[in-house]
Amino acid sequence: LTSVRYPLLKRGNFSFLSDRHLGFFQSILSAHQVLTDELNDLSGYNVDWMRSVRGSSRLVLRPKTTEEVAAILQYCNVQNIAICPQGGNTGLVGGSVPVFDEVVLSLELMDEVISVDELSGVAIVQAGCVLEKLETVLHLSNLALPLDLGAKGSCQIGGNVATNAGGIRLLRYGNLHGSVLGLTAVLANGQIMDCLNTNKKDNTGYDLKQLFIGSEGTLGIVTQVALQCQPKPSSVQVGFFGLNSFENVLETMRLSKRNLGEILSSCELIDQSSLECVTTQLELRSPINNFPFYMLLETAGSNASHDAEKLNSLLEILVNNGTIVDGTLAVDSAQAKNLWELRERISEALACEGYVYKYDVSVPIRQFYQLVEDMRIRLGNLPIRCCGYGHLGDGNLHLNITSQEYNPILLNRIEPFVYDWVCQERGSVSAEHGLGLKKRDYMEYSKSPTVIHWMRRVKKLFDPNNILNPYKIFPEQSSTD
Ligand code: FAD
Ligand code: 2HG
Ligand code: ZN
Repeated sequence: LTSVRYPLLKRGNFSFLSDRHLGFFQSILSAHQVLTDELNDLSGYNVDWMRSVRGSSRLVLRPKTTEEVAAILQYCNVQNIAICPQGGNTGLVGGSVPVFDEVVLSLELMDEVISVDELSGVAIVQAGCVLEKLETVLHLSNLALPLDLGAKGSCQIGGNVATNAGGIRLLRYGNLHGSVLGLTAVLANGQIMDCLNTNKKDNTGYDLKQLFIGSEGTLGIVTQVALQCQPKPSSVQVGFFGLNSFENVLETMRLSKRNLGEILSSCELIDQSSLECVTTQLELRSPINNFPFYMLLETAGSNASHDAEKLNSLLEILVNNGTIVDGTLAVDSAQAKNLWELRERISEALACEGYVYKYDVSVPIRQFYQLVEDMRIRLGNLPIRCCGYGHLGDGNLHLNITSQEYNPILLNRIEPFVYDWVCQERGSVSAEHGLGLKKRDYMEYSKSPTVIHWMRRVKKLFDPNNILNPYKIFPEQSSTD
């Protein structure tokens, strides 16, 4: 068997699902936890958010407890059944859907918030809890999440941990390697790895939980997470600004970091083409128009007048010296939400144009926009658009190129040029979305052969039969590897 979409990929030597296997799963789970109706139940689990990767799984298992996950994995390991772990299925690299007939293990029924401690700020959550639900619960205790992203209405905390999701607040709170204090993971052989630490500090040997953060379902199934949350800010300001050059963008970022200091919570870039796409495709209104660059700045603090004073004095400098030409400050949370939509809904808007060639790269900040410009020159009028936006404050560019439909000529103009470009700058070919299936062949552009060798050894150690998310992350191994 080969995959229809990926003709060069060969199905691994895994067992085909039999009635005996199904009988086992039905004996340990209730009826609504075992989905087999291909037409009515399975299609959503087999296709990714971008609708660019499609698997043909015949079975979705929906455990409710860590012990159920353990029983499933133990059986699959012995029976040599491949598994595709799935959270909210919002991943952008094809990691969350099966490639062939892997059994989908969905965490969606494990959605409980187990405890929230307002004093320490630690929340313990089942992995399948949707991020937005967790946010709502945290707000009741005056706490806030250390991460936020456009997919929060669907993505799950376990999926966020498995991808080490970044998002729009990483600048302020860092990534999940810092915010996840502990987790429980079920290993491929069914063993339960209890690393559910809730202490801020714990240097008792190797910090094994870190391996699961960003492992994209290849080392274990994350079932519970202990998350360090933050005090909910009582004062939030959102500003949206137009700028005439990328030099001015960099100067605005530099001074924002310096002058806003600890209250700066987001520093995002949107270029003209991205804004045009989101406003036309989704009929959103931008308060300012016709600038080559836009920046969205957010502050979050605990003292409204202090925060306003800081932002106003920054803006006075930037406007007086001509760095910022025009802009607006949200007067209430509804306006702030509208401004955020102009940034957070760009992916959705791009998808409306047809086929999207998506690149998520880390590059040195001075070169941040150069890749978009070089790519535009290279592609001429082949694509509908070539745009750049993203987490400027973290040096993470989202380069997106669209065409009406998949065009191999266009793809060959983009790749491997884009990866060579990033590699030359010693950037990362996947800053926050991971490698999954779609980016797995480009790992070597950001990691040395020695590093890849040791990653493979870690994978082999944790999952010797390769049942957990096979075909993902690692490039196909050649006989000389
Ligand atoms: P899925 O998509 O279901 O899975 C992602 C990967 O994790 C897969 O490899 C899967 O096998 C594995 N996995 C899922 N759950 C588990 C588990 N419990 N245990 C082990 N493995 C598991 N990403 C960012 O980093 N920053 C952003 O700002 C951002 N914005 C986005 C905006 C939109 C509109 C969309 C659609 C996506 C965005 N993403 C972003 C990508 C995506 O949302 C994140 O990667 C998210 O963290 C995935 O969570 P999920 O629950 O949907 O996981
Ligand atoms: C974002 O920051 C997401 O909006 C998605 O990471 C980026 O679709 C993209 O390119
Ligand atoms: Zn992003």
